[in-house]
Amino acid sequence: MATAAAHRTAGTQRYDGREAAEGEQDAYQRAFDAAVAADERIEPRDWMPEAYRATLVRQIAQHAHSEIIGMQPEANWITRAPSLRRKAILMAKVQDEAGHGLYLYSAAETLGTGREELLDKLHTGRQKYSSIFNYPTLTWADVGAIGWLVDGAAITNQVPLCRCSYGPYARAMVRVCKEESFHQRQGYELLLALSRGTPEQHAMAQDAVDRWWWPSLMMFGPPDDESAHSAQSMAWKIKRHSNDELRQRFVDICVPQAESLGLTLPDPDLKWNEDRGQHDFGAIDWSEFKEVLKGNGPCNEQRITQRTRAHEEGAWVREAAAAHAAKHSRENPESRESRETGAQQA
Ligand code: BYC
Repeated sequence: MATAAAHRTAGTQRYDGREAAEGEQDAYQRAFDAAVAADERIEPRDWMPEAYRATLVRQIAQHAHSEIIGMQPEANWITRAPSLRRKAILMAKVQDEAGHGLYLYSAAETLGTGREELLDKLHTGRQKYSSIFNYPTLTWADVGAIGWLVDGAAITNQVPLCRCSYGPYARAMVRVCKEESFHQRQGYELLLALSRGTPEQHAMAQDAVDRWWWPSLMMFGPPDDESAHSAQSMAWKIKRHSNDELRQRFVDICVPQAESLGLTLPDPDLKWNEDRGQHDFGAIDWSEFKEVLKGNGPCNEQRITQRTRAHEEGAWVREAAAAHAAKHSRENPESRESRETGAQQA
């Protein structure tokens, strides 16, 4: 039986600079398959098929980009939060999203792809970010709807990713999910306050839920029969459930929560199906999803323009950090920073 140790040895040999000789490749592949089948984690120095690596870079990069682009719609309301308490909570949440982006870019770096390259692909439209962040935040209630629905959908999608076969991604997800739970609760609590407030506040909460419901369902990706990557990603245990399975789980979670909030979900076809033990729900407008992915959503252009500008305006911070690390490395040749700078220069 190919054990994790054998698998790791195979990986170490490869990364010691020796490409797999003919014949060895099969042994590496068998050891990798056995490790995945045994629910063992694949670690950065392990041998892995190039397609597995590319799929992880694609998904993790898209996920990281979503976290940092996702800061924009909510940051739009920081200066207009209705109280100091709400402002402090929202600032903490937006900072958490930046932190999630950092863990995820670091996870992608363990696969040999640098952050600069990934950001360049985001800025030039060669990598995606979640469709959900191309919608505008029109009122304060949108902050609540994002927390309840968008972070709720994210948790439903990401809890199974804590068991992803790739170690660094799975471990990053554990902390991300804990923070997302807090985000979801704050959104729910914000909407509850509005729902129980004046008639105008209640109407504002309902309007936000009406606008965010369908885009939240689209976050889970295309239907299973149109999902290009699901079958392979599930075989590799990167994804543990299909897009439709997770979407259904999310709908079933939201229905009773909407009732407790005193709000309705904007779907006349939504009803409990006794036979399936799940809710039936109406058809999703996939043409809207495709348009948003093509760059034609209400805010696509604004999001990328703002992100690119923030990146350019932050150039001096990156230069200052590099200069500081270089100076440190000259002064303390044995320090950790020095070793890292040396490694980067090598
Ligand atoms: N939006 O074969 P499929 C957050 C693309 S942020 C855009 O099913 P896969 C938060 C897909 O990439 C949470 N594109 O793909 C932050 C593929 O195109 P490419 C973000 C989408 O990868 C701040 C094509 O469609 N979460 O929580 O098997 C504030 C075919 O799809 C979308 C993650 O990123 C979409 N919605 O499954 C608040 C989770 N859906 O790449 C909250 C990690 C699909 O071939 N990602 N596409 O050009 C995943 O779990 C999976 O990548 C997906 C898609 C389920 C999203």
